[in-house]
Amino acid sequence: MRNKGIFIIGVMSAMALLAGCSTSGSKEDLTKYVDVKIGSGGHGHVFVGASVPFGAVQLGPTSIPQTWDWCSGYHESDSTVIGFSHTHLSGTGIGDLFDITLMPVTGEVTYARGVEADPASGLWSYADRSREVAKPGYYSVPLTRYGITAEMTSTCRVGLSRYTFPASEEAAVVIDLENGGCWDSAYNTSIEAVGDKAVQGFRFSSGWAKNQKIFFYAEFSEPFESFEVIPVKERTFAGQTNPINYGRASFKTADGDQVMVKVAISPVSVENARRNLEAELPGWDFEAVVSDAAEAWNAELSKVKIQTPDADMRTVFYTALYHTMIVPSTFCDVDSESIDYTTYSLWDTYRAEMPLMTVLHPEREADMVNTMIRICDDQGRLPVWHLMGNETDCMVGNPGIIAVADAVVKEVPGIDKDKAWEALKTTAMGDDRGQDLRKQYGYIPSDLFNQSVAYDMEYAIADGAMAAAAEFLGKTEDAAYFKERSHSYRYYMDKETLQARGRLADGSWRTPFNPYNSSHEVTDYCEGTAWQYTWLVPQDYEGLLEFYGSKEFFLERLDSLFLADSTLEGDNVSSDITGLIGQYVHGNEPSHHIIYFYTRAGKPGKAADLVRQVYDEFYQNNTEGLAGNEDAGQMSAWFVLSSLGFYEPEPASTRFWFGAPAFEKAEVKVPGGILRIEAEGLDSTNKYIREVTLNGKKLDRGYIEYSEIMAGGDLVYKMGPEPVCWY
Ligand SMILES: [Ca+2]
Ligand SMILES: [Ca+2]
Repeated sequence: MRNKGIFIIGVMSAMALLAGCSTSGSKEDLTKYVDVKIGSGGHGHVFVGASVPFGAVQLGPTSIPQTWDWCSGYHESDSTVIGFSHTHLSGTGIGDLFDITLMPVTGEVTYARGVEADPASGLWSYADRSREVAKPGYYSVPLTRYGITAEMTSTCRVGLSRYTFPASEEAAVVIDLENGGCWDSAYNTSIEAVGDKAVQGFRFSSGWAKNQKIFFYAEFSEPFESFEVIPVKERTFAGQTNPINYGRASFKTADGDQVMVKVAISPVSVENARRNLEAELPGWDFEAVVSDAAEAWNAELSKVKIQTPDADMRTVFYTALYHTMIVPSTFCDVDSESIDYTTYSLWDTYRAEMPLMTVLHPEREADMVNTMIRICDDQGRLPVWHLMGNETDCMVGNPGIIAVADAVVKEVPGIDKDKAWEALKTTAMGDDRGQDLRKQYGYIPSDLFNQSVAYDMEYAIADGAMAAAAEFLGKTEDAAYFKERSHSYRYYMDKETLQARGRLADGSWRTPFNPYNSSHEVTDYCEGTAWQYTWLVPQDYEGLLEFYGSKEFFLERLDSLFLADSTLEGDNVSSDITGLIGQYVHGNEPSHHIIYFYTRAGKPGKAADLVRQVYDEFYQNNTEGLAGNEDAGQMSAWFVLSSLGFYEPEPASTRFWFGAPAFEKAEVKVPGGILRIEAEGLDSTNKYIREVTLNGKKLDRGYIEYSEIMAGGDLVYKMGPEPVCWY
């Protein structure tokens, strides 16, 4: 457990370990502050293995159990390894991928995933976790069954592995094209040798991504003695029956002999995979690739340099920053016409991960948004949860709208505003996923549609984002139309229970009603209860004030959310509801903006207390340090932004509201230079902001503008012991 409190400034403070606050030219290794295993226990579901920022390859171990807590292929509690796969999800609540899985072995093996109770049932081995090394861009672990040490590193599109074998006449590298992630199954595979040092092929699978295609080209450092294709079964898909294969490249090894293999992947073709390999990794210098990967991480991590005496907090911060850069992942070849990304967990990431991109990676944000617009060209609407060329339609609402509109109002360079607006409007005017009912009734009737309140309220947030984008683009009529539509949530706001409550087509309320009830995927809500959904209105603060009748009563009810009993009732309570303070649920996304309502309502001290409570309880320096799924960067992005002292709670807004700066100093690299943040006097007593200055001038508001952040300069929080409102 992390020491309570971020302000324990003991004897260490004199020698306060600076993680930067750089002087020019300092080349500090920030990767040493990243513990990639934070969130690999509990329900964090983070990826553990080697990758580069936003890379196409996430190369790491995959275990036998592939139930919910193994969505990333890895769980702290389990050391079985079926092989090292070249793609993994990070932090998601559903599993897929684990494509192109390599396993170094000795002797004859059974070509199957196998079960832990019977080692002969598969080729899996235990990993010796006591000797595991896991850091940004590098992973290594000994496999106890074979006496082989597996090491791996990566470029963007090529995974490089190095296996150290014992003496064996029957050493081999098995390429497993059968096993994929969790509920995925391969429906067509191909593998063939090219000469005596290379193999190529593909793996097509159906799972969360209904039709996922991945091609590969692999080269070994040594010629293999023989190469064998092992068909294990056939699968029928779309009327065609195809083979499911393993490949085995065999070697004779003396003790300590090393075999390296590089595997390039492509979403397009074997030929493109080969070109990716030639372009990114022509040589065999393993150490150089490890050091390049670390350097790539350092380049991104050094965009934020913090100064804090709290070593745990520093590790939590840089690990969070690292976790915001696993996905969205690259989804194009080196010579592709456009830079495309995938793994868009947008219901999660529109809230903080995508806004963080607009601050730290505006150039990537443009490519990410342009990819989303291309997806809209392709499927007729912006992505909801896009995975490897497939729309999974996972989760509720139209979250792609919010991310695109956010980039529009912030004028992120490199985005065609007309094209963006066209995609936004087409998506917002769609009839799919309950939008037809919403048009007909003004809200989604709860007797006609599952998770009605959740769908509608998320659509209303997207409408708020539409109104903001329309207004920014001077489209007055559209702005008025979407603003009106963004009020649809008001149909659910029940004066009697003071909660967002399901409403039927005839206008009557959902009865019986229990705001503590959760039944996963079968109530009016999605992964939550009425308590959280009542506050899922980041787009209409004024409307909430109107509903409660006064700011005092609004605040009283907001307090009640954090004071309510944390009980959850129901037969099948959603496991996503974790990290509770009262009925505030930090472990899941619908709550993420709520604390910042206090700042909005002139109570920044309350926001500060709660934000600090969240830091202490739900971001800890241990494997179970995250409260719920990491969710493709969202949980981490909340921390990264909040710890700098501000957060963007409103959809498609340029306002970042103040909360609780976690560090004495921070420097953020922005296009305009450096934003130097100082929390003057911050300690365990002086934990409240009493005044904010920007470039020496007092700010008489509770937020900083996006343009002010991006211009760089000096942002000073003057801290004090009393909660006050300075605006
Ligand atoms: Ca798949
Ligand atoms: Ca979640």
